[in-house]
Amino acid sequence: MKSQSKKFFTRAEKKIPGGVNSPVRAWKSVGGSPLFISRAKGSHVFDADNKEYIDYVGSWGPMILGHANANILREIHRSAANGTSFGAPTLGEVELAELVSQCVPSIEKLRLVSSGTEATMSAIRLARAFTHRSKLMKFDGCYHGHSDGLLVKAGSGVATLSLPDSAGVPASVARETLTARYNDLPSVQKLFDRYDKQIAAVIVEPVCGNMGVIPPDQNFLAGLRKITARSGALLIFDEVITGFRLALGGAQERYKVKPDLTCLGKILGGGLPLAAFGGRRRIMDLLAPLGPVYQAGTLSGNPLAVAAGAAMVRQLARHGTYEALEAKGRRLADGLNSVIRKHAMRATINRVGSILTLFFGVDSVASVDDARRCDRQQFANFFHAMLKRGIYLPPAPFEAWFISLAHSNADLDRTISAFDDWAGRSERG
Ligand code: KE4
Repeated sequence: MKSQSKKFFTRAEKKIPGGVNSPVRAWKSVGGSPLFISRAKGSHVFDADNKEYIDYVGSWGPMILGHANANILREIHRSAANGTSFGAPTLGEVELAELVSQCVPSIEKLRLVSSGTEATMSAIRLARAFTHRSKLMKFDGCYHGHSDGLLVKAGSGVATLSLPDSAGVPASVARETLTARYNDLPSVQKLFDRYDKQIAAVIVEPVCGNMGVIPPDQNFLAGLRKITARSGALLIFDEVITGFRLALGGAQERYKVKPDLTCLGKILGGGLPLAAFGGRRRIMDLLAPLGPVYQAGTLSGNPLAVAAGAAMVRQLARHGTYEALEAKGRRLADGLNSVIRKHAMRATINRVGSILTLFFGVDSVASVDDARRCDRQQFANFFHAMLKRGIYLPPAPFEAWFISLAHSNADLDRTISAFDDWAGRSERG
C-alpha cells in the first residue's frame, strides 16, 4: 500500500522542482521518499499517514520551544486578528529590535528581513560599503544562505580566489570571495597577507552547523577578531543557527567574542519567516534611507512574524532555559556515546549545547576535511533505521540535530535505545 507521503511526493514533483521548496527536504543524501508532515506538537511530528516521530529536525532550528508552542500560537492569533501586513512601521518591530539589542549587546541597531539569506547578503553589502573594500572571506564548509557570492568553493592551491559552487554564479562574482579553512588561523592569515586592505569582511558560523556540528578551536574566534581588527575588515558572525540557541546572546555570549555585525534567523521568527542583521550603530546607519546602502523588503518586519519572534525571545529569556537545554543535550550525547562504546563502533559525536551531530567512520571531527571523511552510507542506513523506530533525524549527514525544551527524558532515552537496538542488529549482521 503506497503511503500518503509517497502519493503527495509524486504529485509535488509534477509542479515543484524536485518536489520540494528547499533541496535538503528531498532526502537526496539518505535516499527514499521524503515524509510529508501534516502536524506537530512539542517534540513530535506526525506524517501524512499519521505516524508519530520524535523530531530532531525542528524545522532546521526554529523549534527550540517545541512545535505549536501555546504562547507563540496565541501571539500569532492575536496579531492576525488585527491584519497580517501593512507595509508600514509597527510598534512590534520596535519592541523586538529593543529586545534583541538587550539580548545581544553588540547589536546597537538592527534591520529585520525575511530569511537568513537576506540577512547575510545585506550584512555583506553593508560591510563593503563601510570599508570601501570588495573582497569577502568565508570558510569552506560553512553555509550562509544562497546569495551568489556565498555559493563558492575554494580554488585549487592555497590563498587563491574562489570558484563558483553553483550553476548561475559568474566566475567574476566568485572571484570576490576568498575561502579559508575553519579552525585554521594560518589559512586566514595567508589570505590577509595577500589581500589585506582589499578584504571588507570575514563571515563565519561561530559554531559550524552546516558540516555537521564543528565547535571552534580555543582561540579561533578570538584570532579572527584580532586579524580583522588589525586589517580594518569587519567580522560578521552568522548566528542564524547559534543565535538564541547556544545562549540568549548566542555564540558571541558563549565564546565572549564581539563581532562587528551579526546575522540572526530561524529561532528569531518563532517558526515564521523572520531574520535580522545588526551591529555597530556607525555601520548600520549607512543603510537607506539614512545612508547610501540600499536594502529593502515588502514583508520585512511582518507583524505576525514579529509577534511570534517576540513571544519566542521572551520565553527563552526565562530563568533556567539554557541550563535545561544543556542538560538535555548532555543526556542525549552521553547516551549515544555509551552505545558507540558498547558496540565498539567507529563514530564520534560533536555537541555544543542543544545541537549535535553523530559522524560515522571517523574518530574525531575538528575540521571540514575530517567531516568529509565520514561514512555517508552508514549515516543513510542509520537514518532509515531510526525512522522505522519512530525517530525523525535530519535527512543529511552534515546537519545538526536540534533538541528542544519540549524533548522529554523519555524522548531522549527512546532515541538512545533505538540507536542501541540498530547497532546491536548491525553487529549481528
Ligand atoms: P535561510 O535563507 O534558509 O533562512 O537561512 C540561510 C542560512 C544562513 N546561515 C546559516 C548558518 C544557515 O544554517 C542557514 C540555513 N540553514 C539550512 C540548514 N542547514 C536551512 C535548511 C534549508 O536550506 O532548507
